[in-house]
Amino acid sequence: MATAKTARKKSPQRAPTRKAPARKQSAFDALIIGAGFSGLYQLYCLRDRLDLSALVLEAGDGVGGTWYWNRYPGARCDSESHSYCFTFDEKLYKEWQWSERYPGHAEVRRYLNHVADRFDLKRSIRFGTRVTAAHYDEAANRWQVTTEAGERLTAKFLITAVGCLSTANVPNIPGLDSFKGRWVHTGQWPHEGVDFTGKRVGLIGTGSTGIQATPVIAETAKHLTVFQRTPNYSVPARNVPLTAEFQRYVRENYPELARTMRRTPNGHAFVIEDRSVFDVTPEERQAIYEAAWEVGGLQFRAAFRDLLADKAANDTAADFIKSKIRQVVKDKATAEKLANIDHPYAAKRPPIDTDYFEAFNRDNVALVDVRADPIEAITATGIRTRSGTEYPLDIIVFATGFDAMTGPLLRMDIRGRDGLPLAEAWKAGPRNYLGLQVAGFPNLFTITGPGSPSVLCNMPVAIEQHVDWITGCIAHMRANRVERIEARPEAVERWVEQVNIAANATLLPQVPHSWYLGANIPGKPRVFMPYAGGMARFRAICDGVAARGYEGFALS
Ligand code: N01
Repeated sequence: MATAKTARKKSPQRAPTRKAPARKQSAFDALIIGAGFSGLYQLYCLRDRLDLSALVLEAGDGVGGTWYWNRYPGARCDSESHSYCFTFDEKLYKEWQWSERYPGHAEVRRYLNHVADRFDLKRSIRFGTRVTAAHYDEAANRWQVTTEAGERLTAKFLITAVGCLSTANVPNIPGLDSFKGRWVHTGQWPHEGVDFTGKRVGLIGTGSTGIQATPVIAETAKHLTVFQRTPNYSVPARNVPLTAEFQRYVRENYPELARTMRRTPNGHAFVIEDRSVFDVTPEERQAIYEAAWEVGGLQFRAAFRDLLADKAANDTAADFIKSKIRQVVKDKATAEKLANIDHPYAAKRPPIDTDYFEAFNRDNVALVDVRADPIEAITATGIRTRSGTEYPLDIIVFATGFDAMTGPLLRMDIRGRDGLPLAEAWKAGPRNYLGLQVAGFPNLFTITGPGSPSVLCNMPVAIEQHVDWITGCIAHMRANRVERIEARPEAVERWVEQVNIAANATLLPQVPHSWYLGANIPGKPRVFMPYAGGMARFRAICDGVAARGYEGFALS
């Protein structure tokens, strides 16, 4: 947490927080924090379907959420565009035409602005309004919300739509303050862009972000040094402009595509093959991997059903990708550093790329292995590693990820019954019911909170499921004159156990340096946060809970 706070204080790139619009109304049925995919859809559901008074509070000056902030070079969604969108409205789905297989960050923002305008949502959003605190007042059964500008608002329901990856992590490397050049975090990218022309750039981090940014920065920088701590797999994205034929196919097959996305474990519009790695001969397997490599993207994971369940099965995919890295990267020593991957394929979030490994064949790109020779300090003129090697730099790019899932919630001062801080309730890691509700925090809903599939799923699918459930729950409460809903502690206990069982049935918790476990943030409890049992199963569990009269919740 300290790291995230440091990031906020020091970063010169944060967009200025505009004073909240001077509007009179301060009491609402529902306050929603965040205007990304989840906040927009939740607002539409509560305001237009349930006719509640609802307001979205958004720190940025526009809609987009994660996509409002992440504008780094190469920022592009890893989900395919026809699945990275809302499906709740057939007309909306069919009228929007994506231009590429994967939408770039600007196109996602255009889409979300289109959604906001189409449903006239912006009049119910206060931009430039950062929520700093939310306290539950038991006597009034209302949430008291405070903004950075000192504004106070109240609501019966508080819904966080803050995203899972929205609190930038700038590592606490000694000397950053002394750096005379410029530094930027990819998740707080300046809207006017960064000009790398003629500059010596250092990029720290080789997760999905660093892997997307590397080849694009390399195109204009004088020189790019990539500081790699953990080597990573990546599969070619094979991004292409969408043909008119494919766009027509998407329009004509809306029901089937939406159904597939709801039924598959990861919420994508493709199906995981129902075969084991060991059902086929080594030759057949090689041919399957080659074909999947040509198709590219996250779909590579779907070549076999057991890649994430069985280490021996996973090894076959891992070896295949490592062999590809060695084929692509010409310099043998660099290829070995890149292919020296120590975790199972896709057990960390698997990146996909456009010419990432190819970038290391350029004369102006170098790779530094900071596991072998760790970064010791940032100096006035660059980065120094433990061996005493100095890397002179004009710009440092931190592609160092996020204080994921819990970070965006815990950076606000959220307090439940009897003033219990959320940070206290979660001091040993997040504990909630269905990723939705925390015991002791009545009428607070956390969209795609820890304990839900969220980041293991194509996000809009996970978001629509949670928002639909919350909307149904609030409708049920109104119909039955229920004023308060709260997760029961015993239901939380059982759910936490379910989350652990689901994770332990996979290879996912076995990676010690994964942000799924909070391992990237010093001091953060090591708890596997997302629900790994699959979106379809999760949906059935949530539907069952509602059908049984909101089993596990106390309604009063
Ligand atoms: O962040 P990460 P990300 N010294 O945490 C390294 C989503 N996403 O922004 O692995 C040196 O994955 C760190 O090293 P290590 C997606 O869900 C989506 O790349 O901790 N290195 C790692 O290499 C993704 O998973 C899309 O050893 C340090 C890197 O920084 C998530 O966002 C695009 C360091 C951080 O990788 C996060 O991805 C991009 C230090 N002190 C991202 N500290 C789309 O779909 C950290 N690192 C569009």
